[in-house]
Amino acid sequence: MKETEIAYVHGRRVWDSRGRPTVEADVLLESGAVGRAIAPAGASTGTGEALDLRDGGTAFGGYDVTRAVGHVNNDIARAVLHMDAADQAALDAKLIELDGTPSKSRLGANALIAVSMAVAQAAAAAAAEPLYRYLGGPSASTLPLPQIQIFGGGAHAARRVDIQDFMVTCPGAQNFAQALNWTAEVYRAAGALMAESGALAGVADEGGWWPAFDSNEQALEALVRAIEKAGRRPGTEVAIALDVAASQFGHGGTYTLGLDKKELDTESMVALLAGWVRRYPIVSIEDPLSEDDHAGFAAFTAEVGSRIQVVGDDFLVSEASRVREAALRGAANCVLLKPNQRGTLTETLNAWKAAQDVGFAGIVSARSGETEDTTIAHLAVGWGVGQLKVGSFARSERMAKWNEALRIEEALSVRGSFAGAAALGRSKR
Ligand code: 2PG
Ligand code: MG
Repeated sequence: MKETEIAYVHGRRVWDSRGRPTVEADVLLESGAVGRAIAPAGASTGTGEALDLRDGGTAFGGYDVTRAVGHVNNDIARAVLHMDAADQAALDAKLIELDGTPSKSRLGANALIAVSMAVAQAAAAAAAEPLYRYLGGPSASTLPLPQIQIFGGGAHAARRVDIQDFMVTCPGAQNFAQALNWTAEVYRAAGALMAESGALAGVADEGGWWPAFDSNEQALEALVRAIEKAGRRPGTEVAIALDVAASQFGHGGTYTLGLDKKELDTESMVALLAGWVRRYPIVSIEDPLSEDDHAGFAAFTAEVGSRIQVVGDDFLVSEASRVREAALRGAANCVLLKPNQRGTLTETLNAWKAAQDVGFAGIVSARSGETEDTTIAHLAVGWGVGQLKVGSFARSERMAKWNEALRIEEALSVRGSFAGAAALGRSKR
């Protein structure tokens, strides 16, 4: 019997940061090592994402996961029993085969990703290594450049503003800890500025300040002021990253900006965002166009992609084939990596490998519905992705990940390095 053989798998229902049910998996190995992981959940999901299986009905708004948990405890537990946790690729292939659907709709991507991640955690525990080192070996030593939300909007703030995430990133920081120091001051300054102007109205889904602004652009102005108030130079030290999440308000080449009372076609949407890029210290824009607007993505990337990072989230849904296709079209230059968009770690890693092949950058990302699970901080370092997006600088489901990356930086000590500005994607001309 092998030490890393799976002896027992157990699924249970736990609760996420929105107070919704989610799937947790425990994996016990013959050696006695245990791994645990919890599935996150999105609110602004891409149509190409693997299915987050919910019970429907009236309980908990239809969000219950008794079926997905049942799949972990029955079909999945039986199928992976005695498999080798150290062979993640074989394990994930088994999960994919067992589900048997392209969208993971039979067993649920929430059931699958909880097990896939828990198996990796168990294998790392059996090797007596932290997950990042188990995944990446001794060369896993790069701390990610963080993208941290200051204002939350879109689907995470009842569409109070159209743009979903107003974030900062710290290209001028010397290390990960300093990037967090700077962000903490910007977050505090932004809150104080909003309180002064009477615009402080609580926090959005991911802990960013609730955006009580009159226009989308006002949020950009407020963000620049907050960076300055925190004593940092906008652009060089602390820069802006946006997640437009345009699939939420754009379809078929028409974009409806509710707050700005504007209806834009693709060309004017590209022009609007390119104007912001000229006037504000923006270094990264995610989902600038909707997931179905491939031509728009290509046009936007042609216009600004040599200067800023253009990230595909709903557009690429962590899928290797979509990354390759986007690269052929010159659409985007960075892929957002969300393990639950695919349902297995291996497929998510394949998207990152495809990105590296085609010269795209990558960002490991949390979801708006999160928990204390810190697996993604380890993925960012272990896979050497170079960027990490977790939400804001408040609320423990977010801070758990930032704090875990801090511990990793401390453990790596002088062997570690900070990805910094070099991690940002840029298209080659
Ligand atoms: C996104 C994420 C995180 P959600 O769009 O990038 O901000 O949101 O998890 O709701 O898809
Ligand atoms: Mg997004």
